[in-house]
Amino acid sequence: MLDKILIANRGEIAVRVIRTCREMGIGTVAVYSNLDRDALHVRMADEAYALGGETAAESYLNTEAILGAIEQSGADGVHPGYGFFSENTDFARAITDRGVTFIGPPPEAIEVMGDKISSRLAAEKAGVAGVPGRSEPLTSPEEVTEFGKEHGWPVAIKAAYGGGGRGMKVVASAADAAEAMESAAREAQAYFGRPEIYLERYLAWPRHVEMQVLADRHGNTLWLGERDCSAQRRHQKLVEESPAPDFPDDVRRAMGEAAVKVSEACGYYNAGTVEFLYQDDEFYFLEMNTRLQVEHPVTELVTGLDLVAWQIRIASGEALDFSQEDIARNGHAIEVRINAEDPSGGRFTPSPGTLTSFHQPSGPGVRLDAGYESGDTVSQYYDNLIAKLVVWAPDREAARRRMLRAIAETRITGVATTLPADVAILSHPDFAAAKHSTKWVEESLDLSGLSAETPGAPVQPAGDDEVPTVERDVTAEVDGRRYSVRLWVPDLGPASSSARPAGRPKRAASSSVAGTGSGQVAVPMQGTIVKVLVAVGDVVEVGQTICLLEAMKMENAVAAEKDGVIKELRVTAGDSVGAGDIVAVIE
Ligand code: MV4
Repeated sequence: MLDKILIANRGEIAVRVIRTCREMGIGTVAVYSNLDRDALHVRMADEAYALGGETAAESYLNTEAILGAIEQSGADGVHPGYGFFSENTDFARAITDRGVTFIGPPPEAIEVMGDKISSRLAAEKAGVAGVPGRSEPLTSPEEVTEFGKEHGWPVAIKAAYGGGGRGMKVVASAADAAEAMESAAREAQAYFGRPEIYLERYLAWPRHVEMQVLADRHGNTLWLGERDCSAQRRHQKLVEESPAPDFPDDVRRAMGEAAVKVSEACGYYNAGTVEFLYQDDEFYFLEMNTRLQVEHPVTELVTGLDLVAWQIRIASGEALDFSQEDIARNGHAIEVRINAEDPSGGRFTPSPGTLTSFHQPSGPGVRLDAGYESGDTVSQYYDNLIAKLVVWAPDREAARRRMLRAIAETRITGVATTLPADVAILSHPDFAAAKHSTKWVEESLDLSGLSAETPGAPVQPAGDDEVPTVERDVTAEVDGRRYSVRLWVPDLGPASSSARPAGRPKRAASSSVAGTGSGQVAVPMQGTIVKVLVAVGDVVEVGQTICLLEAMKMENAVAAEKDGVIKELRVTAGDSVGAGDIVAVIE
């Protein structure tokens, strides 16, 4: 068994791994950037080593610094969490070359599943079909027309070396083929550095159902059950659940067996997830995620298995000590992601900052995997997931109600969170009846009326607005009867009527994606311009998107804040920008 594990990650997933290590009696080593010197994962680990730097590239993606921490700490295993180095084969090989165990799959499996075309071919060879399509790169618009005639319109064009949802174009008819091809190839180049694209039949109303697998290094591969992650927005999952609602047992078994076949075909071991699209009782292979996923706790709650513990045991060379028939799936689990984003008006604007208070939910069937506590700061430089709230109950409706109850107990001040959007989803009749698909949040759910307040949460003053109270005994008369009443009233100080406790500033205004009002369109945070949607001379109106900014792993629309004509454009796609940089001038 591994003796000391370095967690090459931060936030809730680092905390999650540390917890299991502690239960297993394994030592834990945290690494941290300059901004995370006092972060929760650092406070919880047995030892911690500085990586230096602030951005992910300077810190959690700094191979030399992490190799240095491995060396200094004497860790014999590395858990990569998700994101960062979790699917980086150079990193996995670099640590393996030093005799340190990578707690994850073999690099060859990561490579096969790393791009759409090779993973589709691998699945196909294993007898598992993707969405009907062509497994070779698309070269001419005529192929699109031919394919549309054969399979019907619309047709999907996807980036061959893509993943995670970007770069897909939907082509409605032959007339749009050439233009869609061009723009798909351009986006593929911009996002993934390679222009190759390919064709698939387009599914209009699919659900995203993924299958968890666990495989040891002795030839045993098991499927643990599915998760439905259809409630998502712009490829960011918002709510995940297991089992998938309205999902027949025979389809579940077939999907589980298909996931095992795909895993075996690429020589997989450790924990992995095979993603499928599910529509009209059929499922189609989409891709395989060769890491532990964010939403793994829903599977843990229905199976009773600790996936991180099994990752560690498998990496240590242990065999699975149970078989497919032993896996029980009980009840229903739902997870919501609590991100530091302001969902007001359905916009999901990043909302980094300090959690001035964080009251955590509790009670029967509630699990909270948080990366932060009250007083901790969510930085603009990293993923803004604050916590995952996961509930278990005997059935879906009980779990749904339990989740709404747990959300109402949760109070976070200092940053805006996605909780109001989670409430809107969970309390909508379509979700309650499981009539949603991957397009439901974006196309059917109206989030335009959302505010940053969580509906149903008890109203109480924000922590930073609290005023100390003093006790006062007063006499009152109610219906002629005299009462002596003791009150705790705000202590407004001797002279001033609006005194605030010293040294506690009012909450800072949150940054807005619209600009300054002067015609100078500024970006609210550091990031990369992925697309510019206007040209010099274009007439624009308030709210119109000027460009798309990728920051905190999300695309953000940077909008015009006044009507006018674009006089100057200072950026092109691919440019890096800093907070406050002017991207365009409107006159
Ligand atoms: C599709 C599709 C419909 N038809 N492929 C988007 C993410 C990427 N990995 C695959 N995606 C899709 N592929 C065909 N042929 C619809 C989606 C899709 C989607 C899939 C999973 C989860 C969320 C999604 C949201 C929009 C579109």
